[in-house]
Amino acid sequence: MRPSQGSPAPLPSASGFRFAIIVSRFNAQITEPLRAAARASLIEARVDPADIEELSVPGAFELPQAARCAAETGRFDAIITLGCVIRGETPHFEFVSSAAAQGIMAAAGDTGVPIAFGVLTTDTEAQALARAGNDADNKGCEAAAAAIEMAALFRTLGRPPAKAPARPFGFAAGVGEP
Ligand code: INI
Repeated sequence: MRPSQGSPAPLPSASGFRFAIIVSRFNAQITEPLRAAARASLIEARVDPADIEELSVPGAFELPQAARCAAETGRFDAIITLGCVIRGETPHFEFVSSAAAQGIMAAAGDTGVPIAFGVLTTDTEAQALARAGNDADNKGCEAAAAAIEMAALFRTLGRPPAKAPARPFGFAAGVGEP
């Protein structure tokens, strides 16, 4: 058993903040529970479900590109990236995992939008599953908590609120319009 990280601090209210959750489909048996936990943490922190946009990408390598694009829309106070890279499965573990970490950090620095790093990098699938379970050790909870804290911090420091999209997300623009 790995050491406990201690009791998680209660989540502050994040009502009024807008978040994107970007999830990699590679190792979906891990990333889907990460996504569900991140979403549940946001809702628990009183984020309106309408203020959460979920996006998916093929693999962890694509997370930085999508996060940068999402950040540049100005629609999000913070972004949560979720993925899973397992060493045993790929000889290019180092390339994928370091590209994800460095790319996400660069996207956050360049855009000024907080981007939480919820990418598991483990030796085995069992280690990944242990970090994607139905408890507070789920890395999706941790990433959501970091995103909330950073969004609140940036607001305190004067970052203006994210802009809501002109139309509800998912609206099929142009369909049925004159
Ligand atoms: N992507 C992952 O998210 N996790 C992995 O473990 C992984 N492995 O094993 O290769 C992985 N590869 C795909 C990569 O992220 C890109 O999607 C792909 O290279 C196309 O750009």
